[in-house]
Amino acid sequence: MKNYDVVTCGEPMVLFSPDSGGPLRHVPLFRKFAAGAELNFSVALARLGLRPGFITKVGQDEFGQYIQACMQAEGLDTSMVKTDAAHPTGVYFKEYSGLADPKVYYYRHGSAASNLSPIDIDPECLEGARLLHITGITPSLSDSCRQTYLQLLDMATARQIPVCFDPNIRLKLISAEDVKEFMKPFIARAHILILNQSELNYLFNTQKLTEALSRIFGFGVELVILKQGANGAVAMRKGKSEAVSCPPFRPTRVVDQVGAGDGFDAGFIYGYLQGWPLEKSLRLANLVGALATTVVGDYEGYPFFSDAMRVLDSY
Ligand code: KDG
Repeated sequence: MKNYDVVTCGEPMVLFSPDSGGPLRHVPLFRKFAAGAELNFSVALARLGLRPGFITKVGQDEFGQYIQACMQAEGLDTSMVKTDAAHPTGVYFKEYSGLADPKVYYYRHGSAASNLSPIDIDPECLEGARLLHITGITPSLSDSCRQTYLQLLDMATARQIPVCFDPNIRLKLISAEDVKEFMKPFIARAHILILNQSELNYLFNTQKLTEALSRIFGFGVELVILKQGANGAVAMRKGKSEAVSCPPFRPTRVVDQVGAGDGFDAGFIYGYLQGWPLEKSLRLANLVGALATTVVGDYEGYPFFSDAMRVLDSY
């Protein structure tokens, strides 16, 4: 039995972050990191002390080796990482211009992970699991990735394992016109929906969570969390009229936001699985997400459990 606390599935990528700002054509030096939304999420969860299971595929190449070494360095289990000799590991670049930073450039089309298919799922992967965490990025990569997710959802339903869904809308992967319909089957299978302000707008045509609640709960969602970045976060439970909100954690330095949302999800899920009150789970979510913004890589800033606990109640 695998006995993961949480199972997730997605594409890990090598991230190249420029050492200087401006258009990438002028950048001579890059630093290399591992990244990818579901990998970031897994790292954050592992640092808090849970055991995530990460289903993925990397190329049979140097970058695939690198991703696996990074996973091992973070204490992640790599037994569900498949290698693919025919397709490469995906890569992405950040670019800092001083405007809406950073811009991202993907080199992931036809990557090993975008060729994930239902046969890549270990049939045992959900045995003993307490939650399945999925994001809208993976099904947007290819039809076989979408089928992989649908299969995982069927497996979770059969085992009565709750599902957390973060739409993680990436307009470089899916058009604004298609996104609403595309995400519906995943929202409809989720117990927990975690989304940000712009996703609320794309999916429910409103800036206000209260105006979307009846539609969200109508899908069968039981708990919805709105990430509000510098304004903190709000949670609403089906059947309760009061929202629970939590102020943001303000780190002493901010480099970029990428990775914050994945850390938030992990912090919230940690508290949720511990049975914490919503406000405390949101506090941890805000803290983990905020600390991601203090570093250049996506996940290096996530706190370890003892550091998180030291500041959790005092911010
Ligand atoms: O949430 C962080 C991700 O956006 C980043 O790691 C790259 O996975 C990525 C994506 O698809 O944007």
